[in-house]
Amino acid sequence: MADKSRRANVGAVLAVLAVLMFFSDAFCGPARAQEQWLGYRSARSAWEHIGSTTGQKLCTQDKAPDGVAMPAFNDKEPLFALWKVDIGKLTGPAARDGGLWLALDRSGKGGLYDLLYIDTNGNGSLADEKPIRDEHAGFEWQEMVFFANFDAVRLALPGDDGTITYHAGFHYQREGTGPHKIYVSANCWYEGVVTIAGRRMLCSLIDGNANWRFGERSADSNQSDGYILRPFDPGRGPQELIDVAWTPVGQYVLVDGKYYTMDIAPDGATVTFTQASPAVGRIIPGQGVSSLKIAGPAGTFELDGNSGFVEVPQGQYRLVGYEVVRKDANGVAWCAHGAGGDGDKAIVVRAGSETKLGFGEPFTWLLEASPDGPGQHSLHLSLRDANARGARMTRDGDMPPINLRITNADKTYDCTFTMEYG
Ligand SMILES: [Ca+2]
Ligand SMILES: [Ca+2]
Repeated sequence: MADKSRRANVGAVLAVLAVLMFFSDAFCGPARAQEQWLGYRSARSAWEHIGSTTGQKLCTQDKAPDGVAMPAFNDKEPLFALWKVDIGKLTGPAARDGGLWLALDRSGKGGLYDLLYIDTNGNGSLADEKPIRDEHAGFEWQEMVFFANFDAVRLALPGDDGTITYHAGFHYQREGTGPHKIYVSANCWYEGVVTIAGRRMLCSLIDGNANWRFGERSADSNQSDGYILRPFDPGRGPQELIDVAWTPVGQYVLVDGKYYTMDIAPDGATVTFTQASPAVGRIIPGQGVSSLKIAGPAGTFELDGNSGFVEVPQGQYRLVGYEVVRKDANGVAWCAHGAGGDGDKAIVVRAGSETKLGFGEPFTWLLEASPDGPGQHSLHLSLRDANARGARMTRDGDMPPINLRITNADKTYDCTFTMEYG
């Protein structure tokens, strides 16, 4: 009897829960966007996983900073630098200066900087730190540049919700007797499988400017943080990726034709995607344009141009690139690629308006000849799109050979040349 009544109670509870869930669904509408957790990752060659980052260039000084306790250096001329960090709790002189002090020392007399002290715990002291030996050092550019690399140094600072771990790589460099340069970049990132509108994606967050804070947007792409969002393929590990490149964080991301805001926790541990309805304008890319990639404060978007137009959030953009793809009679794909350049005018998109760009077809080859010594001419062949913007063409993924036939009216001269690239 006892068992039966317990079962009945469980049944009643389940029924109540079901009713509550029904009501909560009915009142709340579609599922709300939720924080999704990512895992911390680090690697000595992080660039193989996330692409290269600018990081921070540190200012060096030969005077020890006030109040920072120092170890006993081998060398009489240690170097000092401050690495500005933006999250994590700092104490002592580290809190005063808003970052972690580091020092470079030499293990041998008159030798080269090969030892690094870094305030790994943010207490404003280097006296409690062990020296880190360089992993790779040497000369490059005809012995003119000396460099030393200190890779994947582990640091930990107290944060609001526990310890924040960070791996960083340090690069020291000096050209001849020029200034000492120290660069620091993130050897860590956050990564995980997220679900956006039912679709599983692999999401990586990158601290581009190496200040410990993730998700920062900046008009200066060197100061921007980044992300990589790609379809999740369980059979393919992140290590098998090639040509990895991250995208600067913008206001929106585009997934399956829909715009989402991407809210990144400052420590990089969580991300929230929320479907958004930004005010959009229409871009008419140009004749035959099958894909268009543009970037701006609103985000970086790769758009399918096959319908002749694309719709993007209002704002200013720059062209990253576009493609026109066609197949010949044998089914071989020919592709014309156009790319953006520094001198480009901004693409301005206004809500509810159309912006015509005039990229794409028709493509024309322009042949330019210039005298190149007695009886000689130098020939230059280039491809132009409808806007007279430079483009390049591939056939089945490779640059096709280009032949040039030059003949005169009576055919006493008739020669075919093979043009070379480069
Ligand atoms: Ca310390
Ligand atoms: Ca950052």
